[in-house]
Amino acid sequence: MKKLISLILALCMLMSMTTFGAALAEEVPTFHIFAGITSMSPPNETKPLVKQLNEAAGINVTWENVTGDMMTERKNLIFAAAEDLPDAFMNAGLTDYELMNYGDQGMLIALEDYITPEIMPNLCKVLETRPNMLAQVTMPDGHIYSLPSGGEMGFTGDDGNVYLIGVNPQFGVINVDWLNKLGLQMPTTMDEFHDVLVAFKTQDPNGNGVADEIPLSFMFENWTAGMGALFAGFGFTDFNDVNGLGAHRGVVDGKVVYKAVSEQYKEAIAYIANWYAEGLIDIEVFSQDSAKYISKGKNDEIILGSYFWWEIPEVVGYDRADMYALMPLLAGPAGDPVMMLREESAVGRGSFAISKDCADPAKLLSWVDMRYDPVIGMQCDYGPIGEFFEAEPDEKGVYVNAKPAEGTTEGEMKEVMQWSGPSYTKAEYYGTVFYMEDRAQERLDILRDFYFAKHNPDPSYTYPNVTFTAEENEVINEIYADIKNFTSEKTALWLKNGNIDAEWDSYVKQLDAMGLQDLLKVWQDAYDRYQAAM
Ligand SMILES: [Ca+2]
Repeated sequence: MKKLISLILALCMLMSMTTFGAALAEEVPTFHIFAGITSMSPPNETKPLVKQLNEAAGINVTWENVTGDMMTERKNLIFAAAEDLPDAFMNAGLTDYELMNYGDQGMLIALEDYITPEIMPNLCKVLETRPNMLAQVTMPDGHIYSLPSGGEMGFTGDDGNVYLIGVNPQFGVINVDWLNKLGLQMPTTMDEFHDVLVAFKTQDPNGNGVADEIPLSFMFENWTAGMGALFAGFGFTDFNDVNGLGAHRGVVDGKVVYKAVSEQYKEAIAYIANWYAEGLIDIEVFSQDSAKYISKGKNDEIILGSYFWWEIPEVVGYDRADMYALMPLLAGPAGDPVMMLREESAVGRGSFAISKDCADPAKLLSWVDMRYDPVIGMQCDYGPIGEFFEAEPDEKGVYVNAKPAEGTTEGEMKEVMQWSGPSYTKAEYYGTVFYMEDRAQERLDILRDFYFAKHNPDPSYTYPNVTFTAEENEVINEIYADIKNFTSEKTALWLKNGNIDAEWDSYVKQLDAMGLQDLLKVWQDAYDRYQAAM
């Protein structure tokens, strides 16, 4: 026993001497980072890119690697202790609430004074062309407690703004084979579309002698199969996911609005209800799931006249995709179609925050700043050059994905190789630094060359990526779900039964009684703060 103890003592002395000696020789500062990793990811300290960045910055990092299932529990314990905090939290799923709360308590430090070209040159370079990025990570108290992170799977429009892939999630698709057979043109107005739907219903375009055609199908309030695009001729579109935070939300001349209480909404629903009454709309629009919906496009007999979806082939299959074509947004009683974009933000919060116990925030931030370099950021997000990407770029200087080992997919490779944390992919990196996935690129091309070329949307209609105070979140949590549900319920009934004119005033009154004005005030206050932080 004595022998064992003396051996342990000797070992301890040896270890402390080694550590001490190394520190003296190199004076390499060590930071402790609490980091979220995926369940397939090896610990961060084993990743080649981590070693590369540590060497470049002249620091050491000790990691506490935590996977998703343990994350909340570990975070709560750390913040409850409030002492000896890790120097930083990286990809730790810090929520807005945690950022505000722990920032307010002084456990997380404000970062805005460190975001300078001297300390964070790469991030500052991104900010030069993305002036609204910091406003999106500014909390309601005016401080920035976490670095921005994200990516722009999108394109740069003629106006210089970046538009993301989901800003119009509903592509209208129509059977052009049937149009040709019946001698009809591609509709450009709601009235023309109505006449096309009547012809689809009554003139047996699939030629089987049975009135089995479904002139128009959609999925009521679905994010991609919904009918929000049909409102364009009434002066708006309504693309936000009804299950998300911003259903029916928009901005008109700086004023935040709830679209489902506008006169335009009333007119649009009344108009489309007539189509339902005429049997032009699939009676299953309120009940079908996406499997059922898609099966209609792939039915043995071709029965689907028109529909909405993310893209054409997924619904009707590649063999039939050429029989269908995109339909533009349609003009209507309010004139030319107006496309209001879906709320989509490239910028996320919470991916990197620094605690009060960090001795040298500037040093740590200059280390993490390297992740905002395009080529380093790419490797953080996917995996190293020479592993996830081919060792050499192609003739255009663009990095190409390496072939996954047999039996694995690119997705699995990414899960294992990526090093999660802050980074930012600008739209222009695609095709100049690395390539976007083919189908995503195709969809973006359609968005830009078909929808944007025709409709020239105004981004000011879209509510930005704001932050809410705790009190504001309480108001939202208390009333918004009921308001959305009431709108859904009434809208479905009006589409099926008509009668919207008679019930409209009581509907509006009921929404106010449920707190709609309080909700609008909260949205407006947060919007005004965001504008002020720009
Ligand atoms: Ca038929």
